[in-house]
Amino acid sequence: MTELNQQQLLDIVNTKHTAPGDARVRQLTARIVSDLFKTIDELDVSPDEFWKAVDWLNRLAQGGQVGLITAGLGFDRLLDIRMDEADQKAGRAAGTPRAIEGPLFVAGAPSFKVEARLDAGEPKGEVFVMEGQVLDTDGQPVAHAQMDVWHANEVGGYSHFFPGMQPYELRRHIETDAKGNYRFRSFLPPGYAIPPNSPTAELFTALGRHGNRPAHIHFLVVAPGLRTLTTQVNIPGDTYIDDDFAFATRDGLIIEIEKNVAPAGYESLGISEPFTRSRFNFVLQQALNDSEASPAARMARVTA
Ligand code: MBD
Ligand code: FE
Repeated sequence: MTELNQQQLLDIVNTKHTAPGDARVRQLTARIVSDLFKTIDELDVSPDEFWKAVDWLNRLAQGGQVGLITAGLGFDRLLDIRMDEADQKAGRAAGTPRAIEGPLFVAGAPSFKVEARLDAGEPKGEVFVMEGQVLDTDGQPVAHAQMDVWHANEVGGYSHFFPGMQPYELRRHIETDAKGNYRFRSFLPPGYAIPPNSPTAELFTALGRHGNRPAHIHFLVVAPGLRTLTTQVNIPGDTYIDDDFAFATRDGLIIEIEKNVAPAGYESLGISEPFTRSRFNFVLQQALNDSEASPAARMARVTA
């Protein structure tokens, strides 16, 4: 066996195979390995630095925090920007803007027709109703659209990820009526902060960055023939609204809040006193193919 220099080693790593494998995976792996070899060489990464990073990655993955890091380093927003650019080029930039799903969606939430309560028991904050319609880009109502809505609890925790919460707490599935209507009651959530003393927090501390998100509510809206919309709305007035650690806030997604709305007509949501309301319509584009209209592959990865 001959000695190898760096380039010879890289060439072997990137070309060695005894079976065809998957061409795309081979292409991506070769590129990433090449870039990392280069980083290690040019930035003179020491073995201690390298193995410290490996330990960090192991702990990150063990804690299920890889999706926090991807959001915090801008990858999730990058994917959205690239889809927005493709839409611009194709002349199909219409409807409600997309915003990143984030790592905390769970499929299979309890399902309700037209209206639901996300909260349970005692109000945990300001009583809040969000309501509106699902529409297509011609302004036509979308009958029986399927909406998933999820948000953080009063301390910024999401069920299935934050200890002590009930399964599907603050997560619901709502089917719109024939006129595309939906409404739900909950409370205005606070912002989110990355878990302290976690691998994610270690990196953010080392980067001198905060790990806060402004208050937001997540949505996934699906309807036959229409393009699945993954988005979030932001609650105005939050300190971090223009300083989201996940870079996900955008114009067109900051809801308007009406305070002291009269309770008449909201009895079915258990409301008998003035409350806070927001009206918001979700506008979905026409789907160009089945996969745009059905998030099947995505769902398979997030089913609890
Ligand atoms: C969140 O609540 C979130 O929405 C994102 C994108 C990342 C981390 C936590
Ligand atoms: Fe979130």
